[in-house]
Amino acid sequence: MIAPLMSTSPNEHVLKFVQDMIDLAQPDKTYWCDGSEEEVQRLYKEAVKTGSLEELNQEKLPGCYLRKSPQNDVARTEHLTFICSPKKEDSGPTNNWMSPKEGYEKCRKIYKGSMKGRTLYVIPFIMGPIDSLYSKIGVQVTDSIYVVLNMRIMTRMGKIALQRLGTSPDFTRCVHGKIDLEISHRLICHFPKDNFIWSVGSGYGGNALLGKKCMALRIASCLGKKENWMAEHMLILGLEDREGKKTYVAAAFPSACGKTNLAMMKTSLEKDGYKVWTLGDDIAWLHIGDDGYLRAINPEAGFFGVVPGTSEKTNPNALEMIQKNTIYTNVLKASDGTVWWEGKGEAPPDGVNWLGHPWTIRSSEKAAHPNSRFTTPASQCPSIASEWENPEGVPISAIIFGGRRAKVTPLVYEAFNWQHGTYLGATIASETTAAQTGDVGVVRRDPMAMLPFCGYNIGEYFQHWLNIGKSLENPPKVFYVNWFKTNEKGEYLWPGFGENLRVLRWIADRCQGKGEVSKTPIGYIPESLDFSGLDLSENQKKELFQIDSQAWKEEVQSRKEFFAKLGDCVPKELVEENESLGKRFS
Ligand code: OXD
Ligand code: MN
Repeated sequence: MIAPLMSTSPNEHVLKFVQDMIDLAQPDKTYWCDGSEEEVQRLYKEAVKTGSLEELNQEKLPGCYLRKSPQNDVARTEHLTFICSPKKEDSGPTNNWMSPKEGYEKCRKIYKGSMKGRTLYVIPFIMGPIDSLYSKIGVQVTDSIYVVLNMRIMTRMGKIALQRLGTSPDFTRCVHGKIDLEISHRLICHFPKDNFIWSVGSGYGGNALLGKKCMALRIASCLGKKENWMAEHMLILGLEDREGKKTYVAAAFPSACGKTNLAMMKTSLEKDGYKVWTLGDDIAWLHIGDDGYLRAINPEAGFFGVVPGTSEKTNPNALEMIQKNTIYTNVLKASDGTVWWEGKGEAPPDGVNWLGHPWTIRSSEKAAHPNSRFTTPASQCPSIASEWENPEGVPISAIIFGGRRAKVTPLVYEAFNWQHGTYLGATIASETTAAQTGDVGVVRRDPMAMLPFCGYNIGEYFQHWLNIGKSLENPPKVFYVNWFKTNEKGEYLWPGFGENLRVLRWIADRCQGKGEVSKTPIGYIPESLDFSGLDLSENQKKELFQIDSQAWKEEVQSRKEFFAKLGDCVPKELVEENESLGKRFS
């Protein structure tokens, strides 16, 4: 039985916000989350009793549960995601826009009376380490116990957040309601001016765990612009070398390019004294430190990762960390109460698939949804860095951008400087894979991998990048990688996964003023890379770094068209970078 704890918050602003939502949604009960261990266990029991979650085999997977979502609620819905800035131009050419008046009205209408017979949960939470000045507070209300239990993993939540907030009105107001989980009642609205998020009609993580994409990227990008810092869709890792020195790297790739795998990379090259330490796999908040470095914190406390393809080969650390205290969403439940997914690297067991249908190897349906997820505490990651909760963040020496390109882009190259690096980020391109709907191999531009997450005008966002670079005494070097180059037969030229450490090592060397380079029209490429022990022909090695002038001329034209499509908002420095690149090929 869940008891109401109405007097938990002494903060009048929080109380007013919550009371307004209670008046509107009219829940039967209100429950304030305290974040305690006792509470979690109680809520899991409640979730199992009411059918929101299924218990998994507690001997083999202690503390693990399964959620099955409705078929129409398994991914982010970008066409229903809006930036409700007062002026349309403030949301820019890459966002859907609605006026704040219309946004509030629509959400109110859908929310009104939607929690009759339900409980409204109040989740105060911190994004970022508890004692970091860079952290931000949010308060989310929701009628989903699944959301509560996920937020418990993904954020620092409960009493601790209210203590940290004190009497301040400075918190992100996050309103969520699953309503009936129907698309016709789905809207994800952001009100940057009011520091307010309102999401209705979806229980999917990216739409419903409002601390993540909604607050830590869309709203935070707006706060960062105002307060002179950056909220980025980046992993954070530390590469430790033989002398024990760590080089910190932040990296942005569009989806399906292996961000989580890179962040947790385990590699046979560890025997040479190198090791990758994980600090974050999805979001980085980057501030200008007193030391003139860009300092990164991970605002999240857990990982919400894609399950299919996670195996002993691709990501052994992830596989290990999801053996306990993990919520699985939309995977296969085997008859012994364990879980399975495509690409697990084990023979498929019989069981019940994500759709709730009996499943065997002969079934035509998928066992797990391609976007099935794990939610797991970051502290359980075997490669988690001891300093991952450092309140000051870690100093970033390198920023890596990347995408999936069969041709054109070499394995790795280095930007000439920060402005050139910003241009590389602004023109990130990735080819669609079979995992996405639509045509395979279509090039999509995704600036800084922030296309669906930048909460304001993308041109101003590019300008903000240029400005931040000018304020940094020790700006990170910027690199671009492509693990996905293929030969004429369409086979990958590079083995990827753990071998990517070879590229990271070169990047770390460059940051320490080492590593020989050749200057090319697109940037610096390695004079040599450690290929020892790899089964690569001389031709393959050459192809990995080949720069095809004709293909690059076409690339320059495609980037020109992309900037033109974005319009006048693109800073002239970036347009000029593209023109200069074109000239270097003429
Ligand atoms: C994610 C995403 O879920 O980028 O991290 O979509
Ligand atoms: Mn992401």
